[in-house]
Amino acid sequence: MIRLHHVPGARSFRILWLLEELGLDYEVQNWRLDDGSTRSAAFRALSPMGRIPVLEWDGLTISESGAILQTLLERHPDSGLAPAVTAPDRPRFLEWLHFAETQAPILEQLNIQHIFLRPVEARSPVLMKLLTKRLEVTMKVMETALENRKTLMESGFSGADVMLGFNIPAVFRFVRRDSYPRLSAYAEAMAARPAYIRAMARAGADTLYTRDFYETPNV
Ligand SMILES: N[C@@H](CCC(=O)N[C@@H](CS)C(=O)NCC(=O)O)C(=O)O
Repeated sequence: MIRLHHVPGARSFRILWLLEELGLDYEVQNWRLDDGSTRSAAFRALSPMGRIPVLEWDGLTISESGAILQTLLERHPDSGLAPAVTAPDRPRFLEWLHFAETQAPILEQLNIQHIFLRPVEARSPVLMKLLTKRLEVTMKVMETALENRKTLMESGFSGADVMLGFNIPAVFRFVRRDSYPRLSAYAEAMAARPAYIRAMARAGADTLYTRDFYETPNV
């Protein structure tokens, strides 16, 4: 039995997408982040950190999208979605995997600054600008990596693309695509994968972003 605890638009999409890539049967339990339910005792029993995603899998309950993804791939070594533990490119794979959680918290902070923080006077244009610049640094790393290949790993599509591919649509809410043609094409290629499309169909609507683009204040 595999049960994914999920919120539309949240990092649990990475796991939904991976489960589809692996062709596994699973159920999805939906939660909301705006009704206090992830602070309930029932949810804290699953995830003491109170965060989404959580995966229940044959008696194991595990949080942290990167750890869940790595565990699933280690238990499906024939998937071709991760280099073997002793392979020379394994460290590079792990580097990308964890880099996704260097980039995602910058997005989280931008969401707070542009969308959540009230009153609006509490928002900081200087911080918005700084965060956008930090986001661009992470994007440039990816743009450079994609210079001679279509995936983050030279060996082809992998779990690293699932971790970071999830981030990219949100990245383009804050930084225009024009300077990132390869990253833009990469986002489109990821979104065209059949497993991604199936995962989107199960994910439910993300209602976070009400604008296509959030302009960085000119300060
Ligand atoms: N590093 C964690 C981050 C998990 C995380 O922060 N998830 C968000 C949703 S994308 C969440 O649960 N937020 C609720 C909160 O911050 O209280 C992971 O990759 O799973």
